[in-house]
Amino acid sequence: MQYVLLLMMIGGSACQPTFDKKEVKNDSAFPFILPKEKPTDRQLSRAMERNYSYPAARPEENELYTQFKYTELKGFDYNGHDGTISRRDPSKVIFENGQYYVWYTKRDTPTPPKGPDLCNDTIPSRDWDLSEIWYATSKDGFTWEEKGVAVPRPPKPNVGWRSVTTTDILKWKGKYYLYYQGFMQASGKRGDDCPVAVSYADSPDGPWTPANKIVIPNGKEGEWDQYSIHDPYPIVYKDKIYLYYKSDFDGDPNLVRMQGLAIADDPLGPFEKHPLNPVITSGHETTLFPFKEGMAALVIKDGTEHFTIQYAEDGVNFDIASVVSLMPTAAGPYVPDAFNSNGNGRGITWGISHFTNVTTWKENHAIIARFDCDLSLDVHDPVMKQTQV
Ligand code: AAL
Repeated sequence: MQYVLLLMMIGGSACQPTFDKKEVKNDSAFPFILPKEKPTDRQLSRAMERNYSYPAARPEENELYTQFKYTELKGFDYNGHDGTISRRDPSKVIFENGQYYVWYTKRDTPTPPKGPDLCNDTIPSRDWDLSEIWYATSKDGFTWEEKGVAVPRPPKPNVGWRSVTTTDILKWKGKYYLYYQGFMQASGKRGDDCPVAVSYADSPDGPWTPANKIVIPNGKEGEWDQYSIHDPYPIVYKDKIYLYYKSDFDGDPNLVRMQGLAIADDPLGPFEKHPLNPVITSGHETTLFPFKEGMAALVIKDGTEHFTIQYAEDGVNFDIASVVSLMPTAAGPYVPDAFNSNGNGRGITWGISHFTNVTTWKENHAIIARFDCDLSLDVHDPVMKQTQV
């Protein structure tokens, strides 16, 4: 119920945001219109200097500024929200065979999470413990049909035997690849120090074959990503696989989360970590999309630059493009050109994100919901038009 209220409060209806990005009009009667070019005839304050590094003087004119709206999805049962069923960390959405596909972490356990001290083989420690990767399809992005498990937990001692979570999808040369976190211990008992595994299939409906190996290993001792490789997020960029991920400096007691990049020519690796890692110093779950010749990132939740949208012309060197609010948590956008943008990224208009319910043991369970936004260069593009429901 609290989810329904929250969704209603923050925008509820299934329509697109209504604001327009307008041209600046210099017809004001006031003399203090911001000069278009940075003044060179006088000293500027630090704030004014910085102001000229943003793409536009007003958010409404900034192609990478948006507001977000949220809509409850139809088609998912949560057992009365008693905490025994959870769906979270959706992948990006793709459109194949005339329908949308999304993959996500699903937990269906006899009890809600009880924390690392009370968990066992059937009682989860945290919301993403003892989970599998499931998938659902939809014709309109609002009503979904849950199709079943895509990647189950493999038998011990294979990577992910304790939990497989937080997946994302790649299409490469006609085949499909799901990357995910493979837990070898319960979350909370340092199980979160997990690496990334991969399964592949000829169709988005599976069957999925686990490669049964670690495809993105943790960094060496002392490296920034030694403790975990989380939230793998692959995009095809410059004819290579760019896989962004989150890791953290293991600060005591709090983690400092950042995002890195690993690049490969083959989906099964080897992936080479970028020498400039971390490439984004904030955020939590990874959410990126090709934009013009570069890459845009929703930087959500954690860090000094949280709640910003950032842009890197080369996919590596990110700058803040806009400051936004009410961002979708763990957003998996519908990225029509995730695998074929060729330097002409068009942006996004919607996707799936999650809302968590915090009760007795931290996050007790989560639901997935739809978000809508206006980060598209061309909503009239025929591919984008599929999203205008
Ligand atoms: C998330 C993600 C990863 C973390 C945990 C489950 O939202 O960042 O997946 O491991 O929380």
